[in-house]
Amino acid sequence: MTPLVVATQNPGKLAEMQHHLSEFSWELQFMPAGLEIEETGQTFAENAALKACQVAEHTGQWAIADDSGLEVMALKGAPGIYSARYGKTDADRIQRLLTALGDVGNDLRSVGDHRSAQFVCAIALARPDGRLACQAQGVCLGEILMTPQGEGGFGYDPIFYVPSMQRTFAELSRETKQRISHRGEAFKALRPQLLNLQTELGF
Ligand code: ITT
Repeated sequence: MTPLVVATQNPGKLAEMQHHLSEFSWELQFMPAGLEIEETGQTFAENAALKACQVAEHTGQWAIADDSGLEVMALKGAPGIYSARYGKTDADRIQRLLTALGDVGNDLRSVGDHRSAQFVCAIALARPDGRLACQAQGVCLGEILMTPQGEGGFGYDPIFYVPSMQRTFAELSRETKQRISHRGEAFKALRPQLLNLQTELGF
């Protein structure tokens, strides 16, 4: 089996990526401890590629990375690519976002478009020499609640409400979130390229 280093320090993300990669014959490996990659890109796709390529170059193995975040329309797309740097802990980040939004949409029975948001996820896979092999992106549309709801998931999940499910990401089962999320959509888009790579590598 060909080793594949999963280039993330975020345990919530790591668990979801492991699930999405479970059908493939890669031998998943964790990223070396202490390896810090500066996210200097201007887009999710640039940052995902940067993380995958640098980890591949550093380890000499295939590497896969995810760059993701939450874009809130009333905040002109913030926190966006800065979602992880928006606060020190998940609770801090959620509180800062709720404070920034204030009572936008509070005067309406349904929060509707005023608090509309989308999660975005870019995935990139790099070859052992550090060259980008393939990439894909996925989005999931939702709304930001006034207060957190639900215990599951990670990050901004308790305030991200999906109207079609009538639940927040934190209230969905793990399987459902994985199916409909931005990360699920990105892996769906990447799947044909991963299958081609398996053929190229002969497994
Ligand atoms: P790595 O760079 O090590 O992968 P990170 O947490 O720093 O981990 P990002 O730079 O991609 O990752 O930042 C993603 C941010 O968006 C982070 O604050 C996450 O909690 C949040 N996020 C991403 N996907 C999410 C999801 O499915 N549910 C909730 N929050 C999510």
